[in-house]
Amino acid sequence: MIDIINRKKERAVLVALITGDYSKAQVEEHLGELELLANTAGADVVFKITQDRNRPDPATFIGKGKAEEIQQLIELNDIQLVIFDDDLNPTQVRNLEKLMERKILDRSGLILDIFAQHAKTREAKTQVELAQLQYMLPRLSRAWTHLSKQYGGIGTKGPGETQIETDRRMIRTRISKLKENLKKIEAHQETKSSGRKDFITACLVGYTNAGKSTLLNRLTEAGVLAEDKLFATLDSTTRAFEIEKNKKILLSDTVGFIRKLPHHLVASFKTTLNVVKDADIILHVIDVSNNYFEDHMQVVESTLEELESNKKIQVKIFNKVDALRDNSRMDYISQQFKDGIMISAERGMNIGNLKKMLLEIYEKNFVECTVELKQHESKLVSWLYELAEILSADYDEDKIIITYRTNASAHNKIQGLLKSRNK
Ligand SMILES: Nc1nc2c(ncn2[C@@H]2O[C@H](COP(=O)(O)OP(=O)(O)OP(=O)(O)O)[C@@H](O)[C@H]2O)c(=O)[nH]1
Ligand SMILES: [Mg+2]
Repeated sequence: MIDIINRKKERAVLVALITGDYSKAQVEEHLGELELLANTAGADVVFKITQDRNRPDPATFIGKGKAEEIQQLIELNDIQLVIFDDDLNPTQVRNLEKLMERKILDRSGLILDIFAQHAKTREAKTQVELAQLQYMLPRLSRAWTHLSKQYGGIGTKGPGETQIETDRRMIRTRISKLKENLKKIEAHQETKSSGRKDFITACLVGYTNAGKSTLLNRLTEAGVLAEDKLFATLDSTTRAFEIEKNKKILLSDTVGFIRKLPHHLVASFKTTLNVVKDADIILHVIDVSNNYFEDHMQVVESTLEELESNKKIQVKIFNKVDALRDNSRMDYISQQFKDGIMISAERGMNIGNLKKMLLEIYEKNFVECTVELKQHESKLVSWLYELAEILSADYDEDKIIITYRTNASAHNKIQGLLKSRNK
């Protein structure tokens, strides 16, 4: 029975080059990650192959000899899919497909495929389809050059050429339609989120599978899907989280990051990633049970930089400490990252201290205050609106009672203004 299910799964071989940019161990780790990606997509990895080369071969990426070797391997082992850890250009894909007579995928194509499988909402589906088409378009156009050379000289139009031209036109039309749809969704999201301005917002970010959704569930009982799959979450989910009575923040979960995330994908996930851009606090969740957690942290940092969000208040949350076999890594982390906190979202370990930490950040950085102004002090009222979020403004006969929330420095400024007025 199990055999039958396995046989139905596509059997895959994974391929990576060792060029000197990364050590052999790192390349193997990347291949391990690619295997997780392949499993998530539903493939069954049978072999993982590495090849030493100074640089990729322009025609076949791994070199003709190695390509032929792999071709024999897939013949003998009933393999349907060949997946490369690096992005291949369209010529390489075409040459390899011709030689191996199998489906050839690269990391970006695989990630896009997983995103397509996991997309549930209209927004995510639109974003993924857009990214897929943008990824396909240059491949089609190269194929077209190739076909036109093969089938058509000047003045002739082969059937292949016509077909590809039609495909390209269709894809372009579809791309503009999807972009239009995304704009509408974006506008809709803005109106939806405008009512949320009176809350401090925090966003869970991190490498895929770090435990972001598990932590959101732990803190807010959100009931978000958390599973041992890469990119389980594609849409952002936002829940109110009461750190303490009357101290609420809005906490959002969002799509995980990964190395070599296709940039079309980042671009089309703009609306989803706006949650990160808009957040006051970044909660960076790190899976410390992964030997390469520091590489993952770097990927997250540079993605945050791309999103212009690397200067925000950031809390490093070292998750999955329950999965560590000895204390050496915990010692290392507490020395290297003194401001971080170690937790287990799944087991609920150290969550109380995490809440305390968040409360401290909240109180240190955000102040809520009620002030009384005279009706005629309209200048001060307008300053307040400029410097703070106004939570309420009650107009009495001759006075206005205003409750505001803002960050510490703006609060000091406001208090200074109020004091100088009283003199
Ligand atoms: N041992 C251990 N496993 C955990 C912990 N937290 C989460 N996990 C597991 O890690 C896997 C991924 O958790 P998720 O919460 O889905 O991770 P995520 O960061 O939301 O992942 P994506 O949405 O896929 O990017 C799940 O199998 C969780 O059960 C933890 O504290 N300890
Ligand atoms: Mg998740």
